[in-house]
Amino acid sequence: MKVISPQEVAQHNKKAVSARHDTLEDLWIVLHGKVYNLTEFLSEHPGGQKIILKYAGMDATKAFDPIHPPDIIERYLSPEVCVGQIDQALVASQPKVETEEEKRVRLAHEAKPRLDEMYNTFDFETVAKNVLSPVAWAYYSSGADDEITMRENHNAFHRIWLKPRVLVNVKEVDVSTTMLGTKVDMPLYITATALAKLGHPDGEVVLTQAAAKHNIVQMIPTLASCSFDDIVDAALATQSQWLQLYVNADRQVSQKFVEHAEKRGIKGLFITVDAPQLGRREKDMRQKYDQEAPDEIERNKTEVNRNEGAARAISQFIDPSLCWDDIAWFRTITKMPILIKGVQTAEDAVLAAKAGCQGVVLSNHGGRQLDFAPSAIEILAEVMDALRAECLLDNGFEVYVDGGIRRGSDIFKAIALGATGVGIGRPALYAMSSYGVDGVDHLLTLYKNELEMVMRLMGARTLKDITRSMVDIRNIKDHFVANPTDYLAHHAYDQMLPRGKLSK
Ligand code: PPY
Repeated sequence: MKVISPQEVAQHNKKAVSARHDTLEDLWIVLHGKVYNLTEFLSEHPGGQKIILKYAGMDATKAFDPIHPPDIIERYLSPEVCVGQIDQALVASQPKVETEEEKRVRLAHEAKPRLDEMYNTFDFETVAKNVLSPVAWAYYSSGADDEITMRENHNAFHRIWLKPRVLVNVKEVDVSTTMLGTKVDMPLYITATALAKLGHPDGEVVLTQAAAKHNIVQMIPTLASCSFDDIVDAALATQSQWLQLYVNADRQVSQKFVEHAEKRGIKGLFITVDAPQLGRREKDMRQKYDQEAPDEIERNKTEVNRNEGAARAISQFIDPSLCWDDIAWFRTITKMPILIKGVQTAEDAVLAAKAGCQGVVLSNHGGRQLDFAPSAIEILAEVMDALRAECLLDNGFEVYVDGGIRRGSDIFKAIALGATGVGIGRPALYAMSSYGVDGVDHLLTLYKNELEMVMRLMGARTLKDITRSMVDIRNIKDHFVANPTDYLAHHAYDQMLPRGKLSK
């Protein structure tokens, strides 16, 4: 293979105007040591031209890796597009320049506490905020509108108080349970969140490996940074995974995905229904998303909108026509249990059960979709009552909750109110981004230890001993809204100042 110097690659970055049409005639980039002529491919790139143009004449490996599956080059490019390999000796001899941002991240990693000094799930959020890129932090942390629901998700747990029982022999406590037929070590699963490679170069596979260590389920997201097969391949043979599905406007794309997932042994299909339109996440919108798009977006061949944050860039294929008829259709194409993710009322939970689903996830999408949607924990009791009243729990219908679970006591409260288990999203992303597999492993240990402690102090030996009579939910409907700081409206009047001074 021809050896090419970085200087020569750098020359192939020009926008040449051909005689017949205005086009880019001369564009090379380097990926994993190989030099590619992407002049022709540019207009076909599913993720748009802008991102390739940004790396014209340069090494794009760092930007490419977080989002693309490793085999994508072979799948998309014909072999003659590779024009040679980069002269590694020359590259090595050039002094490495650390950008300001790289330096900031390096220092943030160096300043991290030791893992054994991380005492709770909030600690991971603090560290993640420092180590993540501004784009990643904005995407992961943002909620819809005024982020009232996002805060409410955890705050709602504060309105549930406990009624501890004493003098129960709690020498041994057992937090294991069964979810959709899978035996798991605790009633917690890692829920689906998009774009894990924004936070860690290995992406969702980090979460797979940590889930394996604790024998819990991982829900694989449609909008994963790693390819679906890479995530499934990373799992142990004994490990259970579920699939979260964003239904594509082109139902055949979804059908192929579902059939493939079933073949690969996925144990549950969770259809997300709380996103017929993308919520307004202004923190995220202020960022420009310059990474590649996940596989699902590539399959769609729509132009990626990069001017308004990560969520906008990856949500172009949302189908607002999704409705109950589609759920009936999904039941005809798969034998996997189907669960509806994003149910927010008792009425819809009842409809899901009547539609033949095996369960629901009460979820408001981490407070990222409809602001002022209720928290899952607030509606859990009424959902269970409604299902029980219509005898819809008798066939093993399972109810999960996600959103705001930050303490072992939160898990206890959800179990007491009837949940089979709880999903965690952001905490896993934050632990992954700051400490990789070991971080997520430690996070899961914290959840488990806290749950065991709460069970001992509550006089419950097993999850079956946790009953609704152990929680006081009289105040659950009191919505004390924890307002985030509002920089303008909190000041009603300008201060009166001595004559001649300007007000601040
Ligand atoms: C998220 O950012 O929360 C996502 O899951 C991505 C998304 C959001 C809304 C519609 C489609 C995808």
